[in-house]
Amino acid sequence: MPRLVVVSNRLADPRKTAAGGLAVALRQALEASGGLWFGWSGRITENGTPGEGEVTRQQAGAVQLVTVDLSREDHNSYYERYSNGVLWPVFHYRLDLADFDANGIAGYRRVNQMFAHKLKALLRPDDLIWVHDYHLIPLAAELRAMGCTQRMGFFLHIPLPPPLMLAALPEHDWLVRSLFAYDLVGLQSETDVTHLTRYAAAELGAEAAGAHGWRAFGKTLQVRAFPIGIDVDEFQALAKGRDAQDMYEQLRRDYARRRLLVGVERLDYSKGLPQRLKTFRTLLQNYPENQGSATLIQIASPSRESVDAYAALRTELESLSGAINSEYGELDWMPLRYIHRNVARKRLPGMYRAAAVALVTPLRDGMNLVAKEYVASQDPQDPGVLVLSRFAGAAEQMAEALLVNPYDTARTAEAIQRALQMPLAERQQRHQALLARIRTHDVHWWRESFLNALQQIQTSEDKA
Ligand code: ADQ
Repeated sequence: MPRLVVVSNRLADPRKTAAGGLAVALRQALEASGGLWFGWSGRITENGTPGEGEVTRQQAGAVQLVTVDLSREDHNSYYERYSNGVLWPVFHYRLDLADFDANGIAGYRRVNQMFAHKLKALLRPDDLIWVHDYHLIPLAAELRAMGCTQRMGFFLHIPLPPPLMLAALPEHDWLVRSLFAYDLVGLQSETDVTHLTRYAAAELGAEAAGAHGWRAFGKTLQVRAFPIGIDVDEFQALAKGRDAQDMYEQLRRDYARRRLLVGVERLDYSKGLPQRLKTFRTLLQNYPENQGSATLIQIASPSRESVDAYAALRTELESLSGAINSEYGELDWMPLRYIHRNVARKRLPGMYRAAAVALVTPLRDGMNLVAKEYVASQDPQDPGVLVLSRFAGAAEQMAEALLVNPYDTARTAEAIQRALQMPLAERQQRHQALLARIRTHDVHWWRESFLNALQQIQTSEDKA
């Protein structure tokens, strides 16, 4: 296998359990190939020059970690104003929240150029390069402009919006054109593939070229869905650990006479948190037998706190949760425990397992791994029920969950009531089907199918 070079905005030490997600996913392939992981160090230099940053090299076992610092100006424009202030909302269908006047595009381009420049110096001719996420869309185009001919793949972790919505981006043409510098673009769902290919056909005049292939301005690109999964075995092993067990036992003790519901995410407007709290209130209103019993633990970890939309969301959630608790709370029962903090990854499976119902109800989500983690943590003899938004990428694969429209609070409350009352045999059946699917399509399957597809592509002379 050629050496794997992974590029992502942030890195994690693949040897640490706390790293989770992408680090766990890529560990094996990086280690087996003596790979290189490249990205931002997380450090900001206050008086640094834009477009310049110090490089740090570190060895983590067989894997080389190479990071670059960002100047304050680059961090502000590349990361905050363009990636998080424009791309994130537009790709999550929130044109209303995108700040198109913030002028971050020059910094976005500059940092991608700098990354390409620093990375090029480290590359070998037969490296396999795998770039991740919306911060780095034009990276391959910058590398190609510098003469790099290696195979390059890109995976987008967030959704890709319908063509007209994508076209609201002032730079849409340049941005999507730059995707054609990759050999393979992987997306989370078939819906996303349809959106990108319809855009490419309508706006760039791209034509279909064989299975998954699209050709425009002399370049061929493969576009395919690779729904990301979790490491089911690793997560189940975590569930057997002391921390998860303690968490489970404590919650079972504390809520012995109640029904526990759980929600876990970063505090983000894409996750549908206000709608979820309102739905929970509707559940208590419309199905009063849940009063004094149903308790929602909602974990929302701090995220991007400097952005206005996030601060407003935080205030809204605090006020909603206060209102629900004061309206329905009793001396010995509070319906809602809203916690604005992180939970240690080691304890999460215990919390999932103690919950009769998980509420995973984003307004839009690339995939949503919490849905899969919840299923992996359940006791197959007495599993809980997953209530899942049809707008999460995961819904394409998880039809046995109770699929809901999170904007429709009354019907979602009805689905939660159904989940709370679901007979054991039905819960077992649904769980078994879901578990089988997330096991087959786990994170190793995801990584291998993406890398195999990338390796099988004929290196295209037309890229450089
Ligand atoms: P995220 O938007 O971060 O990821 P998600 O897929 O749910 O969303 O992954 C979050 C991970 O962080 C999960 O492993 C979860 O357990 C953990 N996590 C979240 N909140 C936590 C909390 N409060 N405390 C502790 N752990 C927490 C992006 C896209 C998703 C896509 C992933 C992977 O937005 O749609 O599924 O990348 O591609």
